[in-house]
Formats: sequence, C-alpha cells, structure tokens
Amino acid sequence: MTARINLYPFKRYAGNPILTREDIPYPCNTVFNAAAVKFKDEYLLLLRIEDLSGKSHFTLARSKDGYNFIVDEEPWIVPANDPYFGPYEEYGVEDPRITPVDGVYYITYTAFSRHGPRIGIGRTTDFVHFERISLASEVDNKDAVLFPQKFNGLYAMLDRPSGFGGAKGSIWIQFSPDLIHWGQARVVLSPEPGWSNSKLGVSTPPIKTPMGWLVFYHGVRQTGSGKLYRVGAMLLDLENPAHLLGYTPHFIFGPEEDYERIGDVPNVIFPCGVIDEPDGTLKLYYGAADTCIAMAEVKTDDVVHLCQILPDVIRTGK
Ligand code: BMA
Repeated sequence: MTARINLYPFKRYAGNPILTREDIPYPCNTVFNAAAVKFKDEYLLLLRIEDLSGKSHFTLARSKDGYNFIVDEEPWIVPANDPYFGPYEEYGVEDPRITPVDGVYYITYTAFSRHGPRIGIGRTTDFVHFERISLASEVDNKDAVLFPQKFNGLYAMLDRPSGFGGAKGSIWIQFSPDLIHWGQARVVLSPEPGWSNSKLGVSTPPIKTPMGWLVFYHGVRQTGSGKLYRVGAMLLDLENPAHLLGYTPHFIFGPEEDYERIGDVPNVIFPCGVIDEPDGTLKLYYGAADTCIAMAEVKTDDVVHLCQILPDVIRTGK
C-alpha cells in the first residue's frame, strides 16, 4: 500500500496574521499582497497598503526572523506623477513582486488607472532608491513576475493578460532584451473547469529546484457569492521555461481561517512573495481577504512532488 499523499502541505504560522493595519504607523485602510526578499541580513516585505482613499502604494517592512516585522514610518513607492508613468498609476500601484537578477532587484507591479491594469517594472540595488524602467504591457495585464536569470541573453517574464472577452485569463511567458521591449509570447497554463474556472495568475517569482522552476499561482473560481482565490503550483523546464513540466490540477492552499474568510474581499489567499530557506523550506507570504498579511510554510520537495504526480493519483489521494 502506498502512503497517503499530503494534498495540502502548507502549515500556517501560529502567529498569523503577521501584519494588520494596526501595525502601520500611519492611517490606512488595509495592508495585503506583499512581495518578499532576503536582503543583507534582513527579510524585507514590500507591502501593498491601501490608503483611506482606496488607492495603494508600497511601504517596506523589515524582520530578522521572517515572522516579526517592523513597518517603516513612511511609504517607499508611491504612484508616479510624471508624464510617462503618471497617467497609468493615477489609481495606485498594486501587488508587487521582487526578483533579483544579476545583483539588481527588479520590482514588477500593477500600475492601475482609468484605462485598466498594466505591468510596471522598476529597479533598486539598495531598497532606498527606486527607478522605474518601463510599462511592459498595454492594459488588462497584471500578475507579472521575472525569472531570476536570463535565457539566451533575454529576461523572461510570466504575466496574465485578460483572456477571451475579459475572462478565462491564462498565464503567459514573454522575453525581452532590456525589460522594455517584449515578445515571443506563449501560453503556459490556462484555467480549467473546477477550482480555477475563472482565471489564473502567477503569484510568486520562480524558485530554482533541481526538478524545474517552481512557481506558485492563484486560481480563481467564480461562485454564486463571489470569487474564491486559492493557490496551486507548477513546474517549468529549467532550460526552456515556456515548457510546462507539471502542475497541481487541484488547489494546495485555500482560505480556511477567519482572517482569510472575512475582510474587504472575503475568501482570498493572494501570495506575492516567497522566501527559499537554506533548509529546504519555503515561507509563503500572502494577502488574506485583501485585509491583512499572513504566512505559511511548506517543504519545497513536497510541492515539487505534487506537481509531478499524475492527476488521477491526486484524485484518489493514494
Ligand atoms: C485581484 C487583484 C488582487 C486582489 C484580488 C482579490 O484581481 O486585484 O490585488 O487581492 O483580486 O480581490
């Protein structure tokens, strides 16, 4: 008899939520959907903070242990007001992700305006200075993450253009020589009937494992009482990241706790950051119910295994 497979391998941190608006040193509505990175001897979260007017900006939070964070006194990245970026960030900046490539930390985010969401890309080397590079898409595209290395001299980015008729959005990949001009776009993973019937989007930057690039994504189910955001994982080929090696056809992490079920947008788990620890554990930082930030841990190998096993094995759980 084979051992029963653990289909839900994440363990929530007992001190969740790790950040709420009470932890923000200035007035705001909510804090959620944070990018995560280790920089020097600290864990950094780049928080999406929604201000009292409903627009979002980014503020840094710092930690020595990955569990207890102190939030900076002032916002770091606020919507641009220059003629190039400004018109496309008038409603705020949202859902950041951080990827280091060759010693530079690139921040991808959603630039939001009356025209709809676009992908913004900027860079920092010190988490003090931030320089915008490009608006890397037209409208109706978001959930962009860069790979931490180039492929044949090109940057690679996973993104999520809106699907047919604005629904059924899939995860795509594109390539660029300079983070400004993008092309060679191909579909990587599409929504399926069931838990992700509405749309998919990449959650966290790819993690290199011996078996492939491990990427967490969110799947959205449209239900009678709104959208339900849950998490799956996929594995992409190390040499050719457009090639899908495997994925979890079921969700592996979904809203259960009150702080995930109840908030401004109920039933949402929305990760934007993951830390790959030296002991083979991943720390996943996620927005919960668009209201606070929580963290859960998982063994990398357990998730890779779930991406590799066959769907019918997953259905029976054996
Ligand atoms: C998505 C994004 C996220 C948000 C989620 C749930 O479309 O806007 O910022 O967390 O919806 O509301």
